[in-house]
Amino acid sequence: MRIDIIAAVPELLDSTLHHSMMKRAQDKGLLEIHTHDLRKYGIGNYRQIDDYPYGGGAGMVMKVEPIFECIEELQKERTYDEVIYMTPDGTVFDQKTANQLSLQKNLIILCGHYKGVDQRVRDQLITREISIGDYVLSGGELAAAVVVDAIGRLLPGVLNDECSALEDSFQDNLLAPPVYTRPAQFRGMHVPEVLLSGHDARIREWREEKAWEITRRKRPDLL
Ligand code: 6GU
Repeated sequence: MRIDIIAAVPELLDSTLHHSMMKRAQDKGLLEIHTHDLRKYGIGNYRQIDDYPYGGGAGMVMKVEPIFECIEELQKERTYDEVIYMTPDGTVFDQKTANQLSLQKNLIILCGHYKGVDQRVRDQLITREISIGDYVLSGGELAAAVVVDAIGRLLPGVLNDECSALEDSFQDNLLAPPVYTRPAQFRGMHVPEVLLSGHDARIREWREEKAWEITRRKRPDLL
Protein backbone atom coordinates (compact mmCIF):
# COMPACT_ATOMS: atom_id res chain seq x y z
CA MET A 1 0.00 0.00 0.00
CA ARG A 2 1.14 3.54 -0.79
CA ILE A 3 0.01 6.64 1.13
CA ASP A 4 0.88 10.18 0.01
CA ILE A 5 0.32 12.80 2.69
CA ILE A 6 0.15 16.49 1.81
CA ALA A 7 0.85 18.82 4.72
CA ALA A 8 1.76 22.38 5.63
CA VAL A 9 3.96 21.01 8.44
CA PRO A 10 5.25 17.62 7.17
CA GLU A 11 7.80 17.52 10.03
CA LEU A 12 4.91 16.59 12.34
CA LEU A 13 4.37 13.42 10.29
CA ASP A 14 8.00 12.45 9.80
CA SER A 15 8.49 12.45 13.56
CA THR A 16 5.70 9.92 14.12
CA LEU A 17 5.29 7.73 11.05
CA HIS A 18 8.86 6.45 10.72
CA HIS A 19 9.16 4.69 14.07
CA SER A 20 8.07 1.49 15.74
CA MET A 21 5.31 -0.44 13.94
CA MET A 22 5.03 1.96 10.98
CA LYS A 23 8.81 1.77 10.48
CA ARG A 24 8.60 -2.03 10.48
CA ALA A 25 5.77 -1.96 7.93
CA GLN A 26 7.87 0.24 5.65
CA ASP A 27 11.10 -1.74 6.17
CA LYS A 28 9.21 -4.90 5.19
CA GLY A 29 8.01 -3.21 1.99
CA LEU A 30 4.34 -3.53 3.00
CA LEU A 31 3.72 0.21 3.33
CA GLU A 32 5.15 3.24 1.52
CA ILE A 33 4.55 6.64 3.11
CA HIS A 34 5.46 9.76 1.14
CA THR A 35 5.05 13.17 2.74
CA HIS A 36 4.75 16.30 0.62
CA ASP A 37 5.42 19.83 1.81
CA LEU A 38 2.57 21.96 0.45
CA ARG A 39 4.82 25.02 0.61
CA LYS A 40 6.81 23.59 -2.29
CA TYR A 41 3.70 24.37 -4.38
CA GLY A 42 3.15 27.77 -2.75
CA ILE A 43 2.63 30.93 -4.77
CA GLY A 44 5.21 33.66 -5.37
CA ASN A 45 8.53 34.38 -3.71
CA TYR A 46 6.97 33.79 -0.29
CA ARG A 47 5.57 30.38 -1.33
CA GLN A 48 2.16 31.48 -0.06
CA ILE A 49 -0.27 28.64 0.75
CA ASP A 50 -2.98 30.55 2.63
CA ASP A 51 -4.92 33.78 2.22
CA TYR A 52 -7.72 35.87 3.76
CA PRO A 53 -11.26 34.50 3.45
CA TYR A 54 -13.61 36.13 0.93
CA GLY A 55 -16.42 37.80 2.85
CA GLY A 56 -14.19 38.45 5.84
CA GLY A 57 -13.91 36.71 9.18
CA ALA A 58 -11.16 35.40 11.39
CA GLY A 59 -8.44 32.99 10.27
CA MET A 60 -6.82 32.10 6.98
CA VAL A 61 -7.95 29.74 4.23
CA MET A 62 -5.67 27.31 2.42
CA LYS A 63 -5.35 28.39 -1.20
CA VAL A 64 -6.77 26.33 -4.04
CA GLU A 65 -3.85 26.42 -6.56
CA PRO A 66 -1.05 24.76 -4.51
CA ILE A 67 -3.36 21.90 -3.50
CA PHE A 68 -4.60 21.27 -7.06
CA GLU A 69 -1.05 21.37 -8.39
CA CYS A 70 0.25 18.92 -5.78
CA ILE A 71 -2.63 16.43 -6.10
CA GLU A 72 -2.65 16.56 -9.93
CA GLU A 73 1.09 15.93 -10.00
CA LEU A 74 0.55 12.78 -7.93
CA GLN A 75 -2.45 11.67 -10.00
CA LYS A 76 -0.35 11.91 -13.17
CA GLU A 77 1.89 9.15 -11.79
CA ARG A 78 -0.74 6.66 -10.57
CA THR A 79 -4.42 6.14 -9.85
CA TYR A 80 -5.57 6.84 -6.31
CA ASP A 81 -8.45 4.95 -4.71
CA GLU A 82 -9.30 7.82 -2.36
CA VAL A 83 -8.32 11.44 -1.76
CA ILE A 84 -8.98 12.01 1.93
CA TYR A 85 -9.27 15.40 3.62
CA MET A 86 -8.56 15.56 7.36
CA THR A 87 -10.99 18.00 8.95
CA PRO A 88 -12.86 18.31 12.27
CA ASP A 89 -16.17 18.43 10.34
CA GLY A 90 -15.50 15.11 8.58
CA THR A 91 -17.01 11.70 9.34
CA VAL A 92 -15.65 10.41 12.66
CA PHE A 93 -12.96 7.76 12.07
CA ASP A 94 -13.57 4.27 13.46
CA GLN A 95 -12.22 0.72 13.18
CA LYS A 96 -14.62 -0.15 10.34
CA THR A 97 -13.26 2.74 8.25
CA ALA A 98 -9.68 1.67 9.09
CA ASN A 99 -10.50 -1.87 7.90
CA GLN A 100 -12.00 -0.55 4.62
CA LEU A 101 -9.11 1.79 3.87
CA SER A 102 -6.52 -0.91 4.64
CA LEU A 103 -7.80 -2.79 1.56
CA GLN A 104 -6.94 0.06 -0.82
CA LYS A 105 -3.76 0.35 -2.86
CA ASN A 106 -3.03 4.08 -3.20
CA LEU A 107 -4.31 6.85 -0.91
CA ILE A 108 -3.79 10.60 -0.77
CA ILE A 109 -4.35 12.32 2.57
CA LEU A 110 -4.62 16.12 2.66
CA CYS A 111 -4.09 17.74 6.04
CA GLY A 112 -6.16 20.83 6.75
CA HIS A 113 -4.76 23.86 8.56
CA TYR A 114 -5.94 27.31 9.60
CA LYS A 115 -9.67 27.72 8.84
CA GLY A 116 -9.55 24.85 6.34
CA VAL A 117 -9.16 24.60 2.56
CA ASP A 118 -10.94 26.53 -0.19
CA GLN A 119 -14.28 24.76 -0.74
CA ARG A 120 -13.44 24.13 -4.42
CA VAL A 121 -10.78 21.62 -3.32
CA ARG A 122 -13.41 19.70 -1.36
CA ASP A 123 -15.93 19.85 -4.20
CA GLN A 124 -13.53 18.74 -6.95
CA LEU A 125 -10.77 16.58 -5.52
CA ILE A 126 -11.81 15.06 -2.21
CA THR A 127 -13.54 11.65 -2.05
CA ARG A 128 -13.79 11.31 1.74
CA GLU A 129 -13.57 13.65 4.74
CA ILE A 130 -12.33 12.27 8.06
CA SER A 131 -12.28 13.65 11.61
CA ILE A 132 -10.68 11.73 14.49
CA GLY A 133 -13.09 13.01 17.12
CA ASP A 134 -15.13 15.88 18.46
CA TYR A 135 -12.37 18.31 19.42
CA VAL A 136 -10.26 20.70 17.37
CA LEU A 137 -6.55 20.22 16.63
CA SER A 138 -4.36 23.02 15.29
CA GLY A 139 -3.75 21.02 12.11
CA GLY A 140 -4.68 17.77 10.37
CA GLU A 141 -1.18 16.28 10.57
CA LEU A 142 -1.58 14.54 13.93
CA ALA A 143 -5.00 13.29 12.84
CA ALA A 144 -3.47 11.92 9.61
CA ALA A 145 -0.79 10.14 11.64
CA VAL A 146 -3.54 8.49 13.70
CA VAL A 147 -5.36 7.31 10.58
CA VAL A 148 -2.20 6.02 8.86
CA ASP A 149 -1.14 4.12 11.99
CA ALA A 150 -4.58 2.52 12.37
CA ILE A 151 -4.53 1.46 8.69
CA GLY A 152 -0.87 0.45 8.54
CA ARG A 153 -1.03 -2.03 11.40
CA LEU A 154 -3.86 -3.89 9.62
CA LEU A 155 -1.82 -4.66 6.49
CA PRO A 156 -1.13 -8.40 6.19
CA GLY A 157 2.33 -9.20 7.58
CA VAL A 158 2.78 -6.04 9.66
CA LEU A 159 1.78 -7.57 12.98
CA ASN A 160 3.89 -10.47 14.26
CA ASP A 161 0.97 -12.53 15.45
CA GLU A 162 -1.25 -13.04 12.41
CA CYS A 163 -4.39 -13.09 14.55
CA SER A 164 -3.70 -10.26 16.90
CA ALA A 165 -5.38 -7.48 14.91
CA LEU A 166 -8.57 -9.54 15.01
CA GLU A 167 -8.48 -9.55 18.81
CA ASP A 168 -8.17 -5.76 19.21
CA SER A 169 -10.63 -3.68 21.10
CA PHE A 170 -13.35 -2.52 18.63
CA GLN A 171 -12.60 -5.19 16.03
CA ASP A 172 -15.89 -6.88 17.02
CA ASN A 173 -17.30 -3.80 18.78
CA LEU A 174 -16.13 -5.12 22.18
CA LEU A 175 -13.33 -3.76 24.34
CA ALA A 176 -10.35 -6.06 24.88
CA PRO A 177 -10.23 -8.28 28.00
CA PRO A 178 -7.54 -7.79 30.71
CA VAL A 179 -4.06 -9.20 30.04
CA TYR A 180 -1.35 -10.42 32.43
CA THR A 181 2.26 -11.57 32.18
CA ARG A 182 4.78 -13.04 34.65
CA PRO A 183 5.01 -13.17 37.61
CA ALA A 184 1.82 -15.02 38.54
CA GLN A 185 1.86 -13.34 41.96
CA PHE A 186 2.98 -9.79 42.72
CA ARG A 187 2.56 -8.16 46.15
CA GLY A 188 -0.33 -10.43 46.91
CA MET A 189 -2.08 -9.78 43.60
CA HIS A 190 -2.82 -12.96 41.66
CA VAL A 191 -3.27 -13.63 37.96
CA PRO A 192 -6.72 -15.21 37.41
CA GLU A 193 -6.37 -18.98 37.82
CA VAL A 194 -8.06 -19.81 34.52
CA LEU A 195 -5.25 -18.12 32.53
CA LEU A 196 -2.71 -20.47 34.16
CA SER A 197 -4.84 -23.57 33.54
CA GLY A 198 -3.78 -24.25 29.94
CA HIS A 199 -7.43 -24.98 29.18
CA ASP A 200 -7.90 -23.15 25.83
CA ALA A 201 -11.68 -23.38 25.67
CA ARG A 202 -12.14 -22.08 29.22
CA ILE A 203 -9.63 -19.26 28.58
CA ARG A 204 -11.49 -18.22 25.43
CA GLU A 205 -14.78 -18.27 27.35
CA TRP A 206 -13.29 -16.20 30.23
CA ARG A 207 -11.90 -13.59 27.83
CA GLU A 208 -15.20 -13.26 26.00
CA GLU A 209 -17.09 -12.89 29.29
CA LYS A 210 -14.63 -10.21 30.50
CA ALA A 211 -14.83 -8.36 27.16
CA TRP A 212 -18.63 -8.16 27.52
CA GLU A 213 -18.43 -7.15 31.18
CA ILE A 214 -15.89 -4.37 30.53
CA THR A 215 -17.77 -3.09 27.49
CA ARG A 216 -21.05 -3.05 29.45
CA ARG A 217 -19.38 -1.07 32.24
CA LYS A 218 -17.16 1.36 30.29
CA ARG A 219 -18.77 1.71 26.83
CA PRO A 220 -22.41 0.55 26.91
CA ASP A 221 -22.95 2.66 23.75
CA LEU A 222 -20.98 0.03 21.78
CA LEU A 223 -23.44 -2.76 22.58
CL1 6GU B 1 -8.92 15.65 11.02
N1 6GU B 1 -8.29 18.03 11.97
C1 6GU B 1 -8.29 18.97 12.92
N2 6GU B 1 -7.68 20.14 12.68
N3 6GU B 1 -8.87 18.83 14.11
C2 6GU B 1 -9.46 17.64 14.33
C3 6GU B 1 -9.49 16.61 13.38
C4 6GU B 1 -8.89 16.85 12.19
N4 6GU B 1 -10.16 15.59 13.91
C5 6GU B 1 -10.52 15.98 15.12
N5 6GU B 1 -10.11 17.21 15.38
